[in-house]
Amino acid sequence: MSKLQIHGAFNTRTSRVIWMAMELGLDYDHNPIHYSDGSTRTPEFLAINPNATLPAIVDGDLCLWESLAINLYLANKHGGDLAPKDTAEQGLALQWSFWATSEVEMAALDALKNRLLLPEGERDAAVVDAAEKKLAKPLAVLDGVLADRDYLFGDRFTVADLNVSAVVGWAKIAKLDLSAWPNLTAWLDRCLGRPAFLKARGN
Ligand SMILES: N[C@@H](CCC(=O)N[C@@H](CS)C(=O)NCC(=O)O)C(=O)O
Repeated sequence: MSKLQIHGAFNTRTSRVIWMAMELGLDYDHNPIHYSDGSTRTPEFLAINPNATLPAIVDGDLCLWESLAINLYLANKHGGDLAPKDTAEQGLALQWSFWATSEVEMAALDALKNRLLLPEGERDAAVVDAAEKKLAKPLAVLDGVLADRDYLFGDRFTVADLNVSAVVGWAKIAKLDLSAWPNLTAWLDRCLGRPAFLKARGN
């Protein structure tokens, strides 16, 4: 069987998938393309991901896109501590992953773009303020859940933590003030300090 292929440069949402592959100790081929130079609009790549977005994986006959879905698939396929261990945990892993994309990701991305990614002259502080206001509710929810546990399912790091911390981590990179949520910040440090993440990031 051919090796798992991961498409996408690390400085895209592909970082989440590479982090997962490192956690699982997978052997894979990395195609570090970026959307900014047209690489995602070639017929070859569109056959893998018709959305022309990164990341995407090819695993045998399966082409898969959507970063958090890819991570759920890889965790389920390869098992171990990161994978949901029963249907209740499956439900929770899906819940937290959908929650991260629907409640957190867009506001965190607005903050990230307007603090860091856009050229300085195009950044809008009002967008960052609005993003901060929008994030207050979901971040308080996450902080509350983490009040009595180290990880989302209790005492072990799982795909749910990986997926949610990869998204919430954008708020940290954007240097939003997270001090109102100490359980969340301690958990984020635990997740983003994992050897697999540091290895994926290259340090
Ligand atoms: N919801 C998708 C979003 C994928 C996405 O938008 N990726 C960005 C890179 S981080 C992209 O490829 N954008 C293409 C473009 O802007 O042309 C996922 O999580 O995989």
